Amino acid sequence: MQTERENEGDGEILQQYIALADFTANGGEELSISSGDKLLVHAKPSPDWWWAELSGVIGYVPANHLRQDAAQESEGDSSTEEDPWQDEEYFGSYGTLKLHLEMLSDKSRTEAYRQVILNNSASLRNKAVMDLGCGTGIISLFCARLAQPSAVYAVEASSMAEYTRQLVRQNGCEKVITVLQGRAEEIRLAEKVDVLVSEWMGNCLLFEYMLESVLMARDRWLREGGVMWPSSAALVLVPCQADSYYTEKMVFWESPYGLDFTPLQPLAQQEFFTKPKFSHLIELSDCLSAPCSVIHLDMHTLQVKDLEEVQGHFHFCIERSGVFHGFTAWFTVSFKSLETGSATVELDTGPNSEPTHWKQTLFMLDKPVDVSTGDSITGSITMRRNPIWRRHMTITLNWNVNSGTDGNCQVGTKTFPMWR
Ligand code: J7C
Repeated sequence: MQTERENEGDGEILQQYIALADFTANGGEELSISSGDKLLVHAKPSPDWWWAELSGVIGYVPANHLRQDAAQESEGDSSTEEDPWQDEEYFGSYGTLKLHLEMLSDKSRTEAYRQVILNNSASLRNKAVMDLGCGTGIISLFCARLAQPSAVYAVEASSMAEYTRQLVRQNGCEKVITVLQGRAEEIRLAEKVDVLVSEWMGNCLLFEYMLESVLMARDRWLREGGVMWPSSAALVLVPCQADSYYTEKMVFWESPYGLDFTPLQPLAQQEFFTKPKFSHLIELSDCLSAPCSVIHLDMHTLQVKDLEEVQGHFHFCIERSGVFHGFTAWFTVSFKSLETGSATVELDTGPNSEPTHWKQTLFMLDKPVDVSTGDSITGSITMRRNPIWRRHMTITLNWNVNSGTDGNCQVGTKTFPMWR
């Protein structure tokens, strides 16, 4: 329910914001807004939900649907103007070892790339390769050690590149590998390449949108008929139970120490279930049906503009009775052989394979739904890139739970910000 404005200011500093996207109030004290609306933000009680006013009506709105009004911003401190790519923070985080250690320690990930190079070592002879976002240079080093390419261009924007150069020398590969420090969009090569290899995948495949840099480099530097590694990618989804997570975050409030804390449950829902849960490891026994690959991307034909909105549809047949708490997502990527063009290696980050550092991503429904064997769940997933914060997106899930016995149908929809 929306509440009328009660007092004028009271010494608050009101900030003007513009709605980036429509939002429909979900009961409580939320406020419905439409893209382009000008709002006054009264308070920011949590990073996700702000207390804002629109045309005299006040309520909670999701912070990720708002951007600061540019007119107001330019009047203020210029240091508040942020880079939509957040490159300083992004490349800053890749300038330390923490993330590189995590990626290199991920055996499934790193071995997949090593295997592709090994399987194609004969065909890589005398070929030019670009390794985009090479990090510590592991893929470039595999190329130089396991095959005889004519050149490997190892491109890395973060300050790690300085160390990568040392690692290349240390391992005696400096004749083959050239380390180029800079954004792939800005570097210049002496020649076009035969193979563009990159490990660009983020959570739910697209998060970070490093893929845009890869597609731009492809259009500029991959020769006609050249090969992309990975060559294709897919997002996989499954309806699932998440009993222990639901109990830990929601059921908990029913009777802690014998007291009734259920008035906190709407808050718990907003705080714990608004955003997806990264780093979830789903048990096979929590999958309510066979997983379904809902989105397919071909790295040779995909265009940057296609990334703005990516949509897929699903139809799941429930194979075991249980509680439908949400959806779990992961991705697979596949590498084609330079020789035959057919898939030679697949990296699968799902529950049927060894866990990777991406783990899986859990999307919790607001209300669990009981399901039985024979029911079906149909619907769609839409990944919308944030128009302002280019590394972020929202994921909208629409679903219908159709009972296999009485023909009943329950409809639901939920939009999850990732991260803004
Ligand atoms: N140009 C060069 N290096 C990049 C770019 C770019 N446009 N984008 C990402 N990187 C590097 C980044 O510094 C890090 O070492 C690696 O690529 C990111 C890997 N992240 C991932 N999710 N696979």
